[in-house]
Amino acid sequence: MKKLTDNDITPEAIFFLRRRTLLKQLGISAAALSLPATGSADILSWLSGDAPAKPQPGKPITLTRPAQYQNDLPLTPEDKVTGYNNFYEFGLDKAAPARNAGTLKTDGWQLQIDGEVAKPLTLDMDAIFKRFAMEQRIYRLRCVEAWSMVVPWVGFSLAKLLQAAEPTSKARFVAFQTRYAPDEMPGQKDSFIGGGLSYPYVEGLRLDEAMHPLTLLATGVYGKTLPPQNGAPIRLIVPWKYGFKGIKSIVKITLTSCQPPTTWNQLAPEEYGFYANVNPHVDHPRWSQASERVIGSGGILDVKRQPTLLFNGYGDQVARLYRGMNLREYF
Ligand SMILES: Nc1nc2c(c(=O)[nH]1)N[C@H]1C(S)=C(S)[C@@H](COP(=O)(O)O)O[C@H]1N2
Ligand SMILES: [Mo]
Repeated sequence: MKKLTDNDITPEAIFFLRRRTLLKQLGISAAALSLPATGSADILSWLSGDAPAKPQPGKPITLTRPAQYQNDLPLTPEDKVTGYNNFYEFGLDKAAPARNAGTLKTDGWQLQIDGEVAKPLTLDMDAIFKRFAMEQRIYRLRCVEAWSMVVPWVGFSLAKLLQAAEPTSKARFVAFQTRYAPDEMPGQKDSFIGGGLSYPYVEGLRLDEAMHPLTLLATGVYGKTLPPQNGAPIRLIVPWKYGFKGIKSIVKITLTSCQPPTTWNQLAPEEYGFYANVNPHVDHPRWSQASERVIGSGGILDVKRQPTLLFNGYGDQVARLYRGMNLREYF
């Protein structure tokens, strides 16, 4: 029998695609799958038998500012941050992105900022590194699948980029789009690989959330440029929201007057809201969000759990954005 490793945990979307077949193969009832994310998903992934990842490293980044938002949280080991990923364009298992994302072409990358702005911009990565001071930010990352990490990102506040484009008075939301290149991203071509999501992956924030100083455009991790599996060359990080809001490999940012569609919400609106604020009191319909599995250095038996914090522990900084809102309704 194959030994279980940490990389064997399967993602969420496997339920939507493989549920029926695997249930048959397993000869078990649907009720048996109504376990927290790490029980059932582990078993399914184990059956799928994927090889462990070979993480692809980045290049060193010079920090042009002193480190900010540092804290004393123990960092998740680098090989886990770059080897245990969700990037469905490259497959569903946690090791697939590190193994497969090398086909993503990041040379000559252009990031476009358009929509409700006075000054639309198109920037290449050189321009981004020249224009914006890079700083390290150590943030908690809480995936909606109930696992978590602590990651030292490198990047800059999204607010600085948006200010440069000068949002008009009509701008109320910000829409983000991942690169669409089916020849580089097999999951965009084949819905079995891509988890049945519609591509390109899109995400969105309210303008005030996007302008919040904690909201980061990350260009690096662990002091180096982002490896492809982490969303090279530039991706979003919103530390008080579930990880799926942190859209990877962004090519376009559009300011809009209406709330934009978002990928996971389109797949299952009753399970993944637009806001997706980390909230231990609002469970996912199929599992509890009260606690989370901490990704550590060990394998599957390294099962430290900890309570999940409201707004992932950033409530003192972000709760004001949601004053007067019913967080069960706007989940
Ligand atoms: N384009 C794209 N962005 C994505 C995803 C994805 O599948 N495609 N997965 C999301 C999810 S569910 C999580 S938890 C984080 C994981 O980021 P990491 O692999 O760098 O830890 O990326 C998010 N961004
Ligand atoms: Mo996630």
